[in-house]
Amino acid sequence: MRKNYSRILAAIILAATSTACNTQTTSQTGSTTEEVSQPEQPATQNNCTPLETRQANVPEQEPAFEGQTRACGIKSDVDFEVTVITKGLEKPWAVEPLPNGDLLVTEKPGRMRIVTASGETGAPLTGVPKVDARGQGGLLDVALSPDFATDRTIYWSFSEPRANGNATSVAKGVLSEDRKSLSQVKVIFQALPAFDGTMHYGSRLAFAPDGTLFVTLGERSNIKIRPQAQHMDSHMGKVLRITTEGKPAQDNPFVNQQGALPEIWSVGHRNVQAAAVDAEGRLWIVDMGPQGGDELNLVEKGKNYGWPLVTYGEEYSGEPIPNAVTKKEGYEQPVYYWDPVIAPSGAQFYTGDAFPEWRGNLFVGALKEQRLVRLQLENGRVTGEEHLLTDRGQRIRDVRQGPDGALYIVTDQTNGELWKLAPRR
Ligand SMILES: [Ca+2]
Repeated sequence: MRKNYSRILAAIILAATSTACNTQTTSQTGSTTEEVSQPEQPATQNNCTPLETRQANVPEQEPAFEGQTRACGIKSDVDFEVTVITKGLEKPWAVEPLPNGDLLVTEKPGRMRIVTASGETGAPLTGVPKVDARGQGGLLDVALSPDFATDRTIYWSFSEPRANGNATSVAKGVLSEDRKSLSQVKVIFQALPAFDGTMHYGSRLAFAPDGTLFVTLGERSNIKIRPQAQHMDSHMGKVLRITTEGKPAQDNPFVNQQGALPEIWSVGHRNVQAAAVDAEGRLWIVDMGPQGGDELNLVEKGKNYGWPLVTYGEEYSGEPIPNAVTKKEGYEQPVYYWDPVIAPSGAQFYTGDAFPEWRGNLFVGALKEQRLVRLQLENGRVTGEEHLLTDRGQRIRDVRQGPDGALYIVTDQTNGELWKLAPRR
């Protein structure tokens, strides 16, 4: 009864707002201020139009609480423009703004470059170890040392060729004064076990306020290794927390547990390619889920996020995930999930001055859906969702905030682009 009522109401609201929605799609890169702005909707499912109106992949799965999926569609009242800083990057995977406004970019085949704020693309930095760039592998995320201004140290993750396959590793090095090379390069952490595959490496790097480094991983996808996302003697399908020397952080949750790897911070992830620390210092991740099961999680120490035992969605073949349920005691529910999926990669909590209206919002890149997702969060729940840059038709791989408060974005294309999203001049 309530469901039918809300569906009818949603249809009425959808009809009433469809003109404004169409206008938005054609003016993503232009001013949105001349449009009649829609007031942001309150935080319930029953009195708003969800942004997502397509058929769910698994419609019989019910969310655990109201607002866990299909949040209210919201619309920014900000005047922004997108500048293409450079093109011709090969499958860029990460963008990291430098303190002076230039951008450090990784390219999946194994290159790291600096692109100046004005769009001059530097030669690849020397000193980057070999990567296994087959499939989803390659040079992945990059993060600046919290003390970069003084130590010029850079951390990065990559799929490392190993004796029996490959696995995600983390390295660090010091950027030379002339910005042409990395020195003192050292692989500080090697995830185990190696696996002979080309999928689900994760990975994002995010520094916690205490200076420890979160490393998000995947479970390598293959059904043979996938169960290791729940095994404590494997790094696969985990979020890790390590020191800048690659050692387990001393107060990690499982350091005293027999048989558990001491780097583990949280358990039960599928392929985490989006991670961001919020203003309170908490880690959030967006996990690339199965079909109908991309999920946003607030990651807490020692908790189990379910994969592949407790999850929304289904296999990409359309088959059910073997023996999986959507809810179970002892396993964390996602804060939010997408069905159909967006294929999330890259995340940033917005804290800048350029767009005061967006402060506290979480931006997420979407590969499959080729857009930038904006989530409005209140009290740990998603209360609104907007999709930006939908007209550009490019897979968004990473989004980061620069020191100027602009958002910097790289696109996962063979001829990949670096964009700056800033207030209209
Ligand atoms: Ca989960």
